[in-house]
Amino acid sequence: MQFSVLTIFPEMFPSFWEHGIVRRAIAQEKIQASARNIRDFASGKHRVTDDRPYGGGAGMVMKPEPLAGALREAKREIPFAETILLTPQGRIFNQKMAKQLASLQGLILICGRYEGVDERIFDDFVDFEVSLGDYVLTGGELGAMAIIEVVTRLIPGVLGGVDSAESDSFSDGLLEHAQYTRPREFEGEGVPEVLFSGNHKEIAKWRFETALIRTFLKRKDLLENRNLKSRELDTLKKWHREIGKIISAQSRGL
Ligand code: 4GX
Repeated sequence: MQFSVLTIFPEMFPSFWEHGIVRRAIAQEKIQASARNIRDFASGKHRVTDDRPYGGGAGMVMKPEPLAGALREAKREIPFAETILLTPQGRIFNQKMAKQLASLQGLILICGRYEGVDERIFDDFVDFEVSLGDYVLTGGELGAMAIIEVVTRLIPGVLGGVDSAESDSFSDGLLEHAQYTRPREFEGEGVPEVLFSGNHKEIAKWRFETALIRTFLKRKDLLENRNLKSRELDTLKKWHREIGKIISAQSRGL
């Protein structure tokens, strides 16, 4: 996968390329990544990339010509790439989108700044608009980094065996199970006994149940929007019955 970022702040990217999963993926030649300066395609002595909005009003708008120049160059480099514009108006990025993007051969990420980009860029140059979330960033750069990182870790062979993308939160739509490491006692709190049992079947069952209950407690929306697996449904029904028993025992007492 080839990533090309178009930004007026390319200096934000080298340390991103040089750490963690992204660095490893580049070293393994699973991805190629670069940040191109939109300003290099601006004309005039001052290489201006923004201008005042027609019709007046506050703020500045990214001029179309430098962006178009940068985009043409990026597309020449990666002809098969899809182009994403980072904007609060886009579809909100999630793991499912990341999976779809991971199957592409190339991705050009346009980082807008100021109040936005000239509307005439959209039709010919942008395949889709993506938002990192419902809040206002100063520019699309953090969004581009998030997309690159999330997509990169889904590329086969980038993550090693045990920390495979398949066992992650969201890979199957539930949150991760609870995790513990040494010491065995921390500030008076122990670790669930089952984890010392050596019984891998019991441990897997406990992990599944903690993942499910955490998802219920912290992110009910993930369960509501999910086609529950029969095992998940069974476990929820079991809890439902148990909670029902507790409640009816209480009402009998009243
Ligand atoms: N997820 N911003 C982009 C300028 C802009 C506006 C419209 C293109 C079109 C954001 C987000 C985000 C602020 C980055 C506005 N560029 N980007 N910028 N949320 O808030 O991605």
